[in-house]
Amino acid sequence: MPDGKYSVQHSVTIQEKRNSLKYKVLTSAETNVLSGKTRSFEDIKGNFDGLSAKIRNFIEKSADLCKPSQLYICDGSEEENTQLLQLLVENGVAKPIDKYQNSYLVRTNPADTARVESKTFICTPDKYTSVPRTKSGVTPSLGNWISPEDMEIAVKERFTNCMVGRTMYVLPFSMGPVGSPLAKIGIQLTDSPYVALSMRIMTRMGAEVLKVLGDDDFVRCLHCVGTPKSGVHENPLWPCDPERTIILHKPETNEIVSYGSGYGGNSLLGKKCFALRIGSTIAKKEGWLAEHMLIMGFTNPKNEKMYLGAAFPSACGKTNLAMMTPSLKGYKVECVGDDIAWMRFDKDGILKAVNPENGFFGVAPGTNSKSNPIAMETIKKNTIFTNVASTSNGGVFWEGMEEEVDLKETTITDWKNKEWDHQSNAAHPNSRFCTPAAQCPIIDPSWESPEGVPISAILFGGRRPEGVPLVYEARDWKHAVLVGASMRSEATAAAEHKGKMIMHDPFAMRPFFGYNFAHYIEHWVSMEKEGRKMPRVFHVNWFRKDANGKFMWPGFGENTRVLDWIMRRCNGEDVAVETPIGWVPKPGSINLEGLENPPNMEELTKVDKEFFLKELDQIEKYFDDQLTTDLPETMKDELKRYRERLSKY
Ligand code: GTP
Ligand code: SPV
Ligand code: MN
Repeated sequence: MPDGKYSVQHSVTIQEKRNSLKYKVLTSAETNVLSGKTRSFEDIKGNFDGLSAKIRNFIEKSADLCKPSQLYICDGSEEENTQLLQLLVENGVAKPIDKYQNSYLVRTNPADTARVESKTFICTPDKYTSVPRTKSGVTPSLGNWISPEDMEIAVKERFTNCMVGRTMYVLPFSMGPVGSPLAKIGIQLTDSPYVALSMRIMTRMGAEVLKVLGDDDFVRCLHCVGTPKSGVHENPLWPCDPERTIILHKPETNEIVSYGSGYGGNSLLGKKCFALRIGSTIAKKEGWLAEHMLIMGFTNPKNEKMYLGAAFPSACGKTNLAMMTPSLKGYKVECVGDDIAWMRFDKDGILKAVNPENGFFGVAPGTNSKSNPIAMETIKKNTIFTNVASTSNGGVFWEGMEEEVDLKETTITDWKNKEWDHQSNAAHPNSRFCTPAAQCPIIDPSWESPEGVPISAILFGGRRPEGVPLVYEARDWKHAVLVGASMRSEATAAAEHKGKMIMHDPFAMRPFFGYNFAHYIEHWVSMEKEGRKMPRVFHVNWFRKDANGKFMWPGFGENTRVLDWIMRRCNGEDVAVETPIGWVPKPGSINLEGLENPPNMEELTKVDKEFFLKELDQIEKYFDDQLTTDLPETMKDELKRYRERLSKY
C-alpha cells in the first residue's frame, strides 16, 4: 500500500472534517484522501470516450503503469476549479486568504521548495545530442544526460503502481494563445490537484484545447508527486519523494516524465520542461527560439513604443522589470510575459515574440507596493500562494512586506506553519505567487496576439556585485551571442544551489537547455540572415554593490532610466562610447533627473581592463572545460577579437 501511513492517518481527520462540512464535496475527487478502497480505473470523471485515440492511448498506457484508482478529466471550468479548491481546503492542504478574493495559501514539505537541477535529465540515444563534450575530470554543468535504457528503468522503478489510491488528473493545455499558429499543445497527467489548479492559471487549460487539438499529436507529460520508499510521508499534506525525485525529457518523442516533486518548474510541466527544454529542441528543428525571457512594451513621452525581451537567470528581476512602474514621467511599461518567450522571424524579417504562458509564477519576497505595485495589484484575487507566511487577519506576508503589514497588530505564521520568531525567514526565499496574467493592470493589449509582438532589443543580465557596468551594448550579432554565452550571475534560491557564488548561466538558460549548448550557440549565430532586422542586444546589471555591500543602483522603477538610454541608442542618438566590451553610456547620457541620491555613475559605467581580462580568462576556461572541441569556431574568433580589443585598451 504505497500511500501507507499518510493515507491511513489522514483519512481519519478528513472523515471527521467532512462530517462537519455544509457543502457537498465531489465524491469522485475524494479518492485522494480515502485509503484502502482500491477503486478501478473505470471510475472516471469526464468523457473518456470523447477523447482522441492518441490521448486515450496515452492515458491507458500511463494508467496501466501508475494504477490510479480514479481518472479525472479536467475541463478547465469555474465549477471544476471551485471543487478542486474545496478539496484542498477540506483536507488542509490549502488555506483561504480572506483578504484577497478566491486566493489560497499552500505550504509544501520543507524538502520540496525549488527546482532540482541535479535531478533533471535530457534523454537521447547519443549523449552529445543533449550535452557538450567536457574535459575529463571536470564536472559537467550544462545539463544532465540519461540513456533511453536508463530512463526506462528510472520510470519503471518509480511509477509502477505509484497512483494506487490516488486520482490521475488529465490536463489538456495550450502553450500560447489557443489556436495561435505559434502555440503548442500538451496533455499532462498528474496525481496532484494543486498542480491541476496551478496549471489552470499558468496555461490555457481545458476543453477548448481538446477541440483545437483534434486528432493531432501533443507533448506527453506524466507527473507524480511520489511516495518515499519507506511509504511514510514526512508531511502528509504535501506528499513528495525528494530522495528519488527525477525530471526527464525525451525530445525525440516530445515526452516529459516528472516524479517526486510538486513544486514549480518540477511539476508545472508546461513551464520549464515544455516551453523551454522540449520547446528549445522543437525551436531548433523549426528555426526559431525558445528563451528564458520576459517580454515588455516600453513607451517614451513622445509616444514611441518598442518591445524588448530580457533574459535574466531565475530570481534576477524578470517579473519586476516586466511590470515595472516607471519612475520618470511620461514613460509607460506594458507586460507581455515575465518568464518565457517564443520568438521567430516573420516573412518580413521582423523578430516576433509570444508569451507561451497564461499566468505569473513569481518570486514573492522582495515584492511590495514600492518595488512592484503592479504585481501587488495583480495578486489580489484568484491567486495561489506557495510557502509565504500568513497573518492573523487573513492576509499574506513575506520579507519585503514589513511596511504593508502592521507587525504589532498581527501575528505571523511562517511558511513552516509555526508562529514566526521574527528572526528566521517568515516566507521561504523561493516562495511564489501563481496568478492569472490577464489580471495584470498593465497587461499589453497585444499580449495574446497570435502572431506575437515585434522585438527591437534583447537584454541579457544577471546579479554581478562587482565589475560589470550598469549597461552596455554588444557590437554586433556575433558579439551579442558571445555576451549571452558569457553570462554569469550570483546563485539564488530558485534552485538547490547553496551560497552566493558567481555561476556561469549562459543566456539564463543553463538549467533549461533541451540540447547541447554548443549547438544552441550555433543556432543563435544562424539567426542572422540577409533581410532580417536583427534586434539590438544589451547587457544590464542592476546588482552592483559598493564597499559596504549596498546596491549602487536604485533598481526597480528607476530602471526606466536605463531603458530610456537603450531606446535612445536604438533610435540612433549619440549617447554611447565604444569600449572593448561594447558600447557604454557617454558621461551624462543616463537621465538622473529627480534622483535624491544620485548614484556614482562614473563607477557604474566604468570598464576596468584588469577586471575584464580576469573575466575573459574565466570564460575561456569555462568554455574549454565545459565545451572543449564542441565550442563553435565563431565563438573562438569572437574570443580572439575580444582579447585583442582588451589588451589594446
Ligand atoms: P524567476 O521567476 O525565478 O525566473 O525570477 P525573475 O527573474 O522573474 O525575478 P524577480 O523579478 O521575481 O526578482 C527576484 C528578486 O530580485 C526579488 O526579490 C526582487 O525584489 C529582486 N529584484 C528585482 N529587480 C530588482 C532590481 O532592479 N534591483 C534590486 N536590487 N533587486 C531587484
Ligand atoms: C525559475 O526558476 O526560473 C522560475 C521558477 O521561473 S520555476 O517555475 O520553479 O522554474
Ligand atoms: Mn524563470
